[in-house]
Amino acid sequence: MNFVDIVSIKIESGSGGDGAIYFRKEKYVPNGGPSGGDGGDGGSIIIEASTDLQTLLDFKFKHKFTAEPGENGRIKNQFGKKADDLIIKVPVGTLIKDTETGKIIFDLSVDKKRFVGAKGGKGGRGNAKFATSTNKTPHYSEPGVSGIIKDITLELKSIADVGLVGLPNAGKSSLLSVVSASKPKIANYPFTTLTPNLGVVKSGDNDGFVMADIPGLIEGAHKGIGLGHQFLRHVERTRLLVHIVDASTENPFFDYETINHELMLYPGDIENKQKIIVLNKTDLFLPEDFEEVKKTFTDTGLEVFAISAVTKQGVKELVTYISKVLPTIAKIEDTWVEEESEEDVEKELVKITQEKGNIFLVEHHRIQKLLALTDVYDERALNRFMKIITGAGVIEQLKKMNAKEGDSVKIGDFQFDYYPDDKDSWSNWD
Ligand SMILES: Nc1nc2c(ncn2[C@@H]2O[C@H](COP(=O)(O)OP(=O)(O)OP(=O)(O)O)[C@@H](O)[C@H]2O)c(=O)[nH]1
Ligand SMILES: [Mg+2]
Repeated sequence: MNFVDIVSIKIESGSGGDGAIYFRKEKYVPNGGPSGGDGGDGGSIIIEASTDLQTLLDFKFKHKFTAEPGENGRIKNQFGKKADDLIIKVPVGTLIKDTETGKIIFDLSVDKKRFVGAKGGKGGRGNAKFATSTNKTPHYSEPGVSGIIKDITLELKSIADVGLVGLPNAGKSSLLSVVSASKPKIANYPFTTLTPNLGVVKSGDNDGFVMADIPGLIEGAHKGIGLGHQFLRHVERTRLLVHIVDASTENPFFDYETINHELMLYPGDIENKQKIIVLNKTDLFLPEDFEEVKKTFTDTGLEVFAISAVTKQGVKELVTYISKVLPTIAKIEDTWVEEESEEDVEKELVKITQEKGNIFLVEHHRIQKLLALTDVYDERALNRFMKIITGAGVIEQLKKMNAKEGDSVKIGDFQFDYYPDDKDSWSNWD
């Protein structure tokens, strides 16, 4: 199943039918009264949320939707027929936006909820309606009102129950492919997956659940560096995060933390989501060696599963656990109204003030929290922190504020010497 999550379409409602001009023709009455009927209303375009659909795939090749016009009025005071409305079904969770301004017009968050995207034109009145005491034979009628054309964007925020996150190459797509009918591309190089894939995972006699394979996240993902950012919003509405870690790398726990730090800086509330850890590629280990790796995750206090997406070892247990735990996690309520604009996010991300002398104070609670979790004496960890705050625009802003080599940058309780062109070796003197 391919995941088409954003499409722009053109909708056009039908015009109203014209009012008719007729006169009664009666024997012996040369000029009968007016008898032109009203035109029928044009069809509206109605967009309806439906649980039958999971993706916007239907819109991949069809971009234009036109409702029929109403019929013109007829003789003998007969009304033209009203045209049928055209009902476009979209998955529950689809947002309707104005394509030009990007503003949200409507949120189809509930099954069967409807939105009139373009109202059909009203039918015109026939000449029968215009007869007055002074003009008994009106030779005019009303034309129907034209239909409306609108450009709208349909955007599916997220419909998955479970989101797979992890570094590139961790095996997210491999896992999705073995638990569902989804056939995402799998390859031994980072960023194989470019758009999220969805799969329905069946387990026991339940309805199953929907799992989303989110493209590999990297440092700076929350800021749109690499691919991650645009996809993190799909994680926002999932109920459970499954963090896949390649257990065969040099330092799996470090990899795990790298992703967590990304999630922490993302403006949504992803870091507090219920989460489990899945250590993948156990087939590359001797059992006793693997235990060593697993131990490093004990302190997280989270459920840790060990699987091999290749041999499928441990996969069944994982799926059973997920289907058991999902019903205990409330569905994410749709509290969200207006999407934060990119600028708002950036404004929130970087707030730097110059204090007396050459001290630059970086204030941002997420960055401060991130630093508190970073072992600044571990070069790799510090390096990662620097990369992440660079991604968040800190360096860029310091440059704009004319910070010079050797100036101090203060973040929370920490103070660093600033070396803009060699940011990996900022010295720390706490
Ligand atoms: N030995 C072994 N290799 C695995 C396992 N799971 C995945 N791989 C391999 O790891 C590589 C990456 O797997 P993918 O499933 O594409 O990884 P991904 O997390 O989807 O990566 P991106 O899409 O780039 O983010 C592929 O060569 C897989 O065959 C496993 O359990 N054991
Ligand atoms: Mg992938």
